[in-house]
Amino acid sequence: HGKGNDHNSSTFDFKSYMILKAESVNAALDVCVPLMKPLTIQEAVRYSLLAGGKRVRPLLCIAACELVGGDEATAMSAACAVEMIHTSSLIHDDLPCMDNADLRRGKPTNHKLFGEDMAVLAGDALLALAFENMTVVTSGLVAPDRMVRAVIELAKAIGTKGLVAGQVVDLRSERISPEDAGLERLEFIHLHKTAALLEAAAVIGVIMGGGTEEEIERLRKYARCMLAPGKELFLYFGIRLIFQCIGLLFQVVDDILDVTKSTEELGKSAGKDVMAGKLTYPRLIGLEKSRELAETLSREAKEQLQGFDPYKAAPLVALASYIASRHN
Ligand code: GRG
Repeated sequence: HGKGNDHNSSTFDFKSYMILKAESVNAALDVCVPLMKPLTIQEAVRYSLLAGGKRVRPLLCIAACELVGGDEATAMSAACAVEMIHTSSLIHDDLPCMDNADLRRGKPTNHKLFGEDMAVLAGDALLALAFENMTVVTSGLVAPDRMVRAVIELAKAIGTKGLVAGQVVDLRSERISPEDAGLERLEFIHLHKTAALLEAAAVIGVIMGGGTEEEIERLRKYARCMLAPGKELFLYFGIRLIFQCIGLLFQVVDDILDVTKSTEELGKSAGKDVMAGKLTYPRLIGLEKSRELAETLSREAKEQLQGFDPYKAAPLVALASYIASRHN
């Protein structure tokens, strides 16, 4: 949303940072999907990939890489990969057999324009292209062992431990009332549907930026020490934690926006209709409590960044504020 002065936690100009990074991400994505034959599928892929998302995931990936001393170029192909997977999941999520949505980012959904068959394939193609692009483009910049770690991290975030698991439980929850569904189920859905990919984006950025395989494994073993600041451990798990917070925060704000937008645009009763059948935080714990939860998550996410170089952490601190206060 247009006002840059919401983020007064530091003098960091987050709006410019976001615009700048989104521009480089868009340019890099554009190169990944040239118009070639067969034209129809390539057009379908380009349409959704370049349809103007906020690029939050690539941004996280780049910021996390920069946090540990890497540069933008090292993280870029991984950042693009994460956005391709995100886009792939959105195309499939919109299909008639899933959410059956006509609009995405204010434009007709992929299957509305290109047909269901092409939309399924466009999603498949993006999933494959993500891994191809990430491994081929970065092969000269990042050591093979780190690349493998990053690929594992990304793959895990997609399958039955990640996005797919979240989507399955979400689909199965459609007819359950919030009273019966419970907060635990809702958190499972969003930790898998939303937080997993946000977390992967950040962790992959860290891996690309310098964390070696041995370090990561050491960190895993000593996970319980993660609260000891100044340790490499803290770095890795601190980042995992902040992105779990951010992942949930993202979803809580999404749910709040669903309610407030639909009530603003369509009137109160219509707003309720839109929410009917959908398991959301406001429906489960109310709008007021959802807003409080968003505040807490935003604060907790920022707390995880204490102890880092404030200059390098500034984009991530600002990102937490942005996600908490965003309006779309
Ligand atoms: C084919 C990879 C793949 C997965 C299959 C369909 C599916 C399993 C999962 C669906 C996951 C899904 C739709 C999660 C929603 C995540 C979410 C919060 C989307 C909105 O993200 P924003 O606000 O969107 O970042 P923009 O448009 O800005 O990119």
